[in-house]
Amino acid sequence: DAYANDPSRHKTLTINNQKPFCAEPPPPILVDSFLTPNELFYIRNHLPVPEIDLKDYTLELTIEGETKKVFDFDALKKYKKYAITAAVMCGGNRRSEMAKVKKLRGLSWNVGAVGNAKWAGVRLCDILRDLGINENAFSHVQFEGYDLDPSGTPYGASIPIAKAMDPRADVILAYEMNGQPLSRDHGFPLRVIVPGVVGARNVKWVNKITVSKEESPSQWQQGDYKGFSPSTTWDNVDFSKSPAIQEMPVISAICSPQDADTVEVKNGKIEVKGYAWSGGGRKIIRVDVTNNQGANWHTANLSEQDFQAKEGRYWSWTLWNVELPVDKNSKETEIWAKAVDSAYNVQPESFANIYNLRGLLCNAYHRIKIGLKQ
Ligand code: MTE
Ligand code: MO
Repeated sequence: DAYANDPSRHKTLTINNQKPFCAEPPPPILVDSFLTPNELFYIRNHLPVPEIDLKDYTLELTIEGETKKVFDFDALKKYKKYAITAAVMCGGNRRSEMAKVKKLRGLSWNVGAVGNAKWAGVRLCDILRDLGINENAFSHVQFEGYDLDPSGTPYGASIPIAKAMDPRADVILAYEMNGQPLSRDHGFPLRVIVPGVVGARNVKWVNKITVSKEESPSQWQQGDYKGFSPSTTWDNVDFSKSPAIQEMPVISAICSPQDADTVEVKNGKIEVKGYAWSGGGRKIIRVDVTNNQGANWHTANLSEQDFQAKEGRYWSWTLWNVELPVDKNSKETEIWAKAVDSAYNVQPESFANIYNLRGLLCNAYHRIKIGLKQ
């Protein structure tokens, strides 16, 4: 059993898959804190968790056709320590709702395949600059993990070189998560954090970085984590025709109450809480909530945001809450939420027209139905 050495996990997590291990926290707990506690942060592994001894750890840096340099952990830690607060979200977050439109392939994530943490490590741009890379001679920076599939091929992904080398993009090789060394599940001892970009590019247990003219050849870059038309089927899909997902679109979710809950009405109102986030460093500027199919939209209070973030570098999620007035006589209500980002991108209304066969980019309005106790 290749998974026999996997670490133990917090029992509060809802398990979506055992081997490889994939799990998410219950939604109400997710919005209890701005920084997601490490042991409750969702886990998305594609392969067995590698067991890495710090003293054996190496990071190989290759500039295709030119140089190769090997760092041990101490050599990396000599670079200036840099911290950012950023959400990481799986491209399949909220897939279970899209799956109601039509059959699709992928793990059935609820709204919890996202977490927000303070990551600390070294800036990728500092390391690349030291190597004297000519940004114009290359196009991509590829990452490989220590985790291997049965054929010995590692997990891999890549990002555009402009992103990797831009100090304002804040791409880091993180060794700390919320002030603690990374746990084994989250990439010990080192992982890539590409803020504002789909989780899949945030390579854990990073072992190799290659500056290249080409994207990562990995299955997860080439044959997965791409979007398609609702009409694309497994019979006619051509993965080479869609670009790999990088920056994520605007999204929000209601986390408390949850769908099918019964809620006590107090003074004619109920409290609704959730998160919102957008990719590319775009700030959440508004969250709108309705419980009468859009006849009235209530503007949520944005309770927690990274108030120190600079323009274009809002990597954290935003937590929000709103007091919704409900009809005196109703025994149930349907609630919808949608977020707006700083580019005035708004979530699409429904899943029907953004459906894709892999169940990615599931950012339609979040809709829940709850019972009311008056
Ligand atoms: N990196 C490696 N080496 N192996 C993986 O399976 N999964 C990716 C990414 N990095 C993965 C990886 C995916 S799809 C996601 S969503 C995030 O890690 C999940 O990060 P987390 O488990 O720390 O929440
Ligand atoms: Mo993911």
